[in-house]
Amino acid sequence: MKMTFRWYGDSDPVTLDNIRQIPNMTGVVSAIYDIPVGEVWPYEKIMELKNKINAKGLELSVIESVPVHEDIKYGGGDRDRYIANYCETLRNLARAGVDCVCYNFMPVFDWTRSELNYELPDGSTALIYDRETVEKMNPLSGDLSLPGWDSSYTKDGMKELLEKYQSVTEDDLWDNIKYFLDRVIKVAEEVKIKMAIHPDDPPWGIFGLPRIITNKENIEKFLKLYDSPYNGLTLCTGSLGVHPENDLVDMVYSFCDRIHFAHIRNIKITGEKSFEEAGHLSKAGSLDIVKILKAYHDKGFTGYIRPDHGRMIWGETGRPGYGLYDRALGATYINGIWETLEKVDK
Ligand code: DNO
Repeated sequence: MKMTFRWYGDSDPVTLDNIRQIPNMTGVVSAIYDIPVGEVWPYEKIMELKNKINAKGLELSVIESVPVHEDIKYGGGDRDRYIANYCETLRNLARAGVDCVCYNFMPVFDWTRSELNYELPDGSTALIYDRETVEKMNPLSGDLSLPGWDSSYTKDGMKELLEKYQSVTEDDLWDNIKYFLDRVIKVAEEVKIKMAIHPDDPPWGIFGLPRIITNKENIEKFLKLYDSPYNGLTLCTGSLGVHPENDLVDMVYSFCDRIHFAHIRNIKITGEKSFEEAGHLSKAGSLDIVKILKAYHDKGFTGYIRPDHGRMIWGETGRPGYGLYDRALGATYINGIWETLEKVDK
């Protein structure tokens, strides 16, 4: 496995100098954040990002994410133009040496939580998801700001977008994702970029919008829609793991050949469709991180891996889920388990 860490670019309070000092850190996961969703990423801008990272002795390992325009997801009239742009971005990324791209296919909202600074008994804070609170939230109220939401939408823009999804069913979403894969994976194969879809977080529909990358059966269906090693997965333990029926160990054994990017984090299920984000340690949450990593090790996983969200600890403030300290502890924990597996579990 190749250990990486997510970096949000120059505006991130966590610096590349911080990241390079984390033991065993070889790569950075990043993106270009100032290009509107759907437009082509110019080669020069990608190279600028890459050079900045290389100058600190790190690799630009994975792009997380090249976002998919909503027109593609709901099947709007402009989707062919946005798909062509997406392919052009992939070509530019490949020319810059990038070989793995993460993306998602969640309508309108990316990851969603009910609270960003929930205080845990030890005084640290974490992101949580409480079903009742989310069910009462109104995405049109205009005063919500959650980490995964594209804040560039005005209230009216959001209303218009949600209206476009009114009649979009799960089946439509399957058709639209197939339409996307049929055109994009062909190019990914040609330029040798491994595409890695991120599962839906949480893995159930929210605000009446369908979600499909939610469980083993659907992931199997997804992989068969375009059966190519370039049509792969970002297996995110924290996203899928909040549903008690999702068995992450089994998924790693079943899908490892198609997992290009592993997100490792723990969550604690606190009720039906409710959870808290936890420290990475197995004992801190509901997932057995050792068993999950053992499955990757047994399968000879050589892809990219990163610690995922952390709590805010030691008084740190910053981007929810993406502070330095708890994620660095997560990386160290993963490194420790992996070294043990390498040396003892032969
Ligand atoms: C949240 C992230 C997601 C992820 C996208 C991938 O912390 O895991 O926002 O980057 O869903 O496209």
